[in-house]
Order: sequence, then structure tokens, then C-alpha cells
Amino acid sequence: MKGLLSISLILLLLVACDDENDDTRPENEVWMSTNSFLPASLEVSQGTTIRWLNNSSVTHNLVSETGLFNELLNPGGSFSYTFDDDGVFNYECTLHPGMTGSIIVGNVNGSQNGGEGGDDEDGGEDGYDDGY
Ligand SMILES: [Cu+2]
Repeated sequence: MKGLLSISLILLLLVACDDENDDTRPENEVWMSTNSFLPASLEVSQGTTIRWLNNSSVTHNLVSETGLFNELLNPGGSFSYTFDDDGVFNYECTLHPGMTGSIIVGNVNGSQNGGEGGDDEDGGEDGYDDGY
């Protein structure tokens, strides 16, 4: 009887863990699947740190078209990069032809997210240190 109970408990735990929730990808995270980036294109605001996570079982690399980064990510590996400039930043995994992605930073190509309080310049209240 006791043994049966333990087995039931273990089964219950297994079932609970099996609950694969793919919707838990954080907003600013790009996942590397077997042969694609997810999402392939991500729009963020300036200063956003993007984290790439290789949650596949194969090794990928992350090569910026403009030389910003060149990383090799083993399964389970991750890499973060902060985009301080507006623009479209393309990257690819050179190990898998066609595995490309882009990060779109800020207001480019007249995109129409016109003004949800994004660009005010009140960021520098401690900017006096070199004023002599
Ligand atoms: Cu790859």
C-alpha cells in the first residue's frame, strides 16, 4: 500500500513536469530551435537587452551581419546583447543555412508606433560631473 502510494506520487510529479509550456518565452528572448530563431524578427526599443537561448539539442552560432557579435552556443547556452542604437540588426547561424533573424530596434522605417511616450529626453539628471 505504501509503495503504491509512492508510485502514484512519482507519476503525478512526472505528469506535472511534462507540462510543456512554450508560451513562457520572455519578451526579449530569442530561442534557437533545431534550425530557426524564434521569433525570427523581434521589435524592441532602444537600450533593450536581448537574450538568445539555445534550447535545442544542437549547437548553433550567432553571427551578427555587422560584426556586433559572433558567438557559439551549445545546447542550453545563452548570450545577451544590449542594443543601444536604432536600426535593423540582422544575424544568422552559419551552421544552418537559412537560419536567420533580425532585431529591429527603435523607430525605423517610419514604423507607426507613434509616440507612446518613448523619446523624451529626461534621462540625465545626474549629468553634471564634468562641467568644469
Ligand atoms: Cu544553427
